Formats: sequence, structure tokens, C-alpha cells
Amino acid sequence: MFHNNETSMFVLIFKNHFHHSLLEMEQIKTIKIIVAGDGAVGKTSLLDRYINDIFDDNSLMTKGIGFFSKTIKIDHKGNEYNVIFWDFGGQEQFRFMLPNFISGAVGAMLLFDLSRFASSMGIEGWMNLLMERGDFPLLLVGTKSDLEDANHINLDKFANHIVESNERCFGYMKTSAKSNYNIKETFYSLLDHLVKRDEKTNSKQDSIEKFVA
Ligand SMILES: Nc1nc2c(ncn2[C@@H]2O[C@H](COP(=O)(O)OP(=O)(O)OP(=O)(O)O)[C@@H](O)[C@H]2O)c(=O)[nH]1
Ligand SMILES: [Mg+2]
Repeated sequence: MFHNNETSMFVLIFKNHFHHSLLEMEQIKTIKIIVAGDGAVGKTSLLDRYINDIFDDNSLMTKGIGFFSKTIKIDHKGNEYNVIFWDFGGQEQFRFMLPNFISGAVGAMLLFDLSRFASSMGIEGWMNLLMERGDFPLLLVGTKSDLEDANHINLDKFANHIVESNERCFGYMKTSAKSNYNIKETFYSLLDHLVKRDEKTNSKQDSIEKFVA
């Protein structure tokens, strides 16, 4: 099924992950969150800032899918979750494979670049892709606020319109991975929404405690 070294490497990473989580299975649940958006909007940079507190001006494009994980206390009872962020490669050439990797997600971040109007044009396509394959909530994220230019008013309007007109899209946050602006707040906003939603529905299907597929 797997044809290249890179994919095998991801499989290896996952094997190691599950090896550990077998020991911790009793205490720690694993949840899957998708991070999507056009190429070069800053998905990997946002995750690198949140998880490793680093920023790279020459960050490389993600080939296929990358993985970031973090153990986070996200509910009011102080329970810890192992959150795995699936960092979708945004370049067109990887698009064909992504629909197969949406299953099992409990939430998603959908990014566009505040300094590049064209990146907002891809939002609708990403929303369709994510919504066809799951019923999890989406957080819209504007990136690179440090580079924001005069167009930003249009993009804010555009983003707010999406939030108002789409039930699944529950919020809009503006960030800069470079200047470390609004990063923790953005992740908190998504995780907090997921926990509250989970407490409300409490159904097995939507449960945040669902394991990675
Ligand atoms: N000024 C500025 N540059 C940023 C910011 N975030 C990312 N970048 C730059 O934007 C470029 C692309 O960033 P990535 O994080 O690799 O983008 P990506 O969305 O993961 O791209 P793909 O993996 O191809 O889908 C890199 O040169 C980053 O250094 C930011 O907040 N401010
Ligand atoms: Mg990337």
C-alpha cells in the first residue's frame, strides 16, 4: 500500500506513538485535529510555534501530511488528551490523497494568509472537502498578521461572512506565527469549543474521546 520512504517514515512515527500510548491507554485519550489551507499560508509554522515555540523564515513545504502532537489539559476536570494535529500539505499536487485522511477528526483549523488575498479563494474548496467527509467544527484562521496590508479589511469581512453563513464554522482568529501573536488563544479557542460541544452532545459518535481512526 505504501510506496515511498516518506510515507513509511510516517508509519514508523505512528507505530512508535501507539507503542507509547498502549502504556498510557488508561489515562490519556487521543484526538485528531486537521490543519488545512492552501500551500504556504503558514500551517506548519503555526503548529511549530504552538508546539515547539520556534519560527523558521525558510520553512519547507509539507509533502503529503505532517504530524504534530501535544499532551494538553483541555477540559474542566483537568483530564489530559493527546492531541494529534494532521498538517495537510496544501500544494495542489497532494490534494488527491487528502480526502482519505479526514476520517476520525473531531475538529479542524482552516487557514488563509492575511497578506495574500488569493489564499482566501481556496477556503470554499477546503470547506467542501472537509465537510463532505466529516461533521466536525471548523475554526477559520487568518495567518501572518504581521504582514497584513490594506486588503485586510476585505479579508476580515470575508472571514466573518463565512462564520455567519456556515453553521460548522464557529469562529475566526487572526494570528502571526512569526511575532507569536494570538497563537495559544487560537488553539485554546478550538479546543475549548470541542470540549463544550462534547459536553453538550455527549454522544459516542461525536465524542472528543474518540480514538484516532
Ligand atoms: N511574516 C510571516 N511569515 C510567515 C508566517 N507564518 C509562516 N510564514 C512564512 O510563510 C512561508 C510558508 O510557511 P509554511 O508554514 O511552510 O506554510 P504551509 O501552509 O505549511 O505550506 P505547505 O506545507 O506547502 O502547505 C514560510 O516562508 C514561512 O516562514 C507569519 O506569521 N509571518
Ligand atoms: Mg506545511
